[in-house]
Order: sequence, then C-alpha cells, then structure tokens
Amino acid sequence: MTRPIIGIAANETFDPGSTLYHLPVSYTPRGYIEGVQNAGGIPLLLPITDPDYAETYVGQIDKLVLAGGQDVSPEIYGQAQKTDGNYSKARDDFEQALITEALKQGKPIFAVCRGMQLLNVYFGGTLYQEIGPLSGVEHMQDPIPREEPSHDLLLEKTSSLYTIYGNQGRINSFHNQAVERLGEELQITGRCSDGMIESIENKKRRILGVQWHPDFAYTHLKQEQEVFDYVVKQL
Ligand SMILES: [Mn+2]
Repeated sequence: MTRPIIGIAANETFDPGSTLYHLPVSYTPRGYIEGVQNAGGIPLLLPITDPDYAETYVGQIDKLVLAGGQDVSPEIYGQAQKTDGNYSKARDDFEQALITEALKQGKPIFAVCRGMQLLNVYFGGTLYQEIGPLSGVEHMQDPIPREEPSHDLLLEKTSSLYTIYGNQGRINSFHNQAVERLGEELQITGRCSDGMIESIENKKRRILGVQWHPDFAYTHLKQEQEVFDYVVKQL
C-alpha cells in the first residue's frame, strides 16, 4: 500500500533551558505527526528556509499541512500591527511560497488555526487582529484543557467535514484572531454560533482550513482523528 507523504510546515523555537540549554529547534507539535501517522500517512517536516526552495520541498510531498503558531504579520493584509503578538516573517514568507507551489503543483492543503488565517490572507482576505470584545464566546479557551471542546461548530451541508460532525459539532478553540474578510476563491463552510468563521474551503483546489485544533484532541475525540483521516485519505 502506498502511503501518502504529508509535508508539515515546521515552526522554530528555543528550548526553554531545562534540557537543551536554550538550543534553537525546528519542530512541529507531535499531534500533527501522530494524527497523520494514525491515518496511514507519512509525515515529513519542512523546516523554515529560503522561499526559493519551496518548489523542491513541495515536489517531495503529496499534500501540505500548515500548522498553528504565530500570528500572521498584518502587513501581509495591508494593516498596521494593532496587538502585541508573536510574529515570524521568515515563516510567513516560506509558508506563502509553499502555498504558491502547492497550488501550482496541484497538491491539497490542510491548514490549521494560524495556517487557515495565512491561507485566507494569501487569497486576499483580512483578519481580526483581536477577537476580544467582538464575541460573547471565549475563543481562547485556556484553562479548559486543549482536548476538550469549548464551543459549537455549525457546518454547511457542503462542508467536507459534514460526514464527521453533522450540521452541529463541538470543537476546541485557541485563537485570539479570526478571519474577517474572506479571501477570493474560498468558501465559508463552518462557523461558531457567534458568527466567527471556523472553517474555509476550496473544494476544486482541495483546500481545507479549520480554525480549531484537531492536533490537540485526536487522542481524546474520535472526530478529531477523523479530520486527519479525511485529510490523509480523501482531501
Ligand atoms: Mn473558535
């Protein structure tokens, strides 16, 4: 059986100091790796590097995953920075190049949280830089454990995930930013009951973005592993 190779765009950080002496590391949360492995895929990490190498990297993979992480730099969608956030221009640049190449090479894209926001911005959309008072729903659910759902998910019948959640599901939520204006070529397929956009898609191009974190909950909730199953086997 041929196992699809799932390229996961990696992040960078520094070891906090307790074991690796503040060593800089390239990484992805293990949830992406195990979620893909459980679904029968082979995860392959794509470290942040010169955008010129995106063509070569995307050439090695069957599908692309854009993971969660830093806020997307507001300058990409034409806004001044309004909040104190954690940004990485190198990551923004490399991942935009990966999107360009995935589209060019016809490879599906699954994007989570920041990844979905970057996709939206890539297609010309904008973000709310701070959801805060815009909603009565708490979209940064901490201290509720990450594997626990904290708000609802209202799915369109056209959603690729409709067979998993039906028209109403429950999902976790760890974001203080959200899609504001939708990018071109994208459709809204899921919202929270407060109206916040929770999933976007382009079925023709095989693009799926989710605002929640299946990678936090795949060991705990069957539906969250089923999202990885869908991505690896069907997207
Ligand atoms: Mn949410």
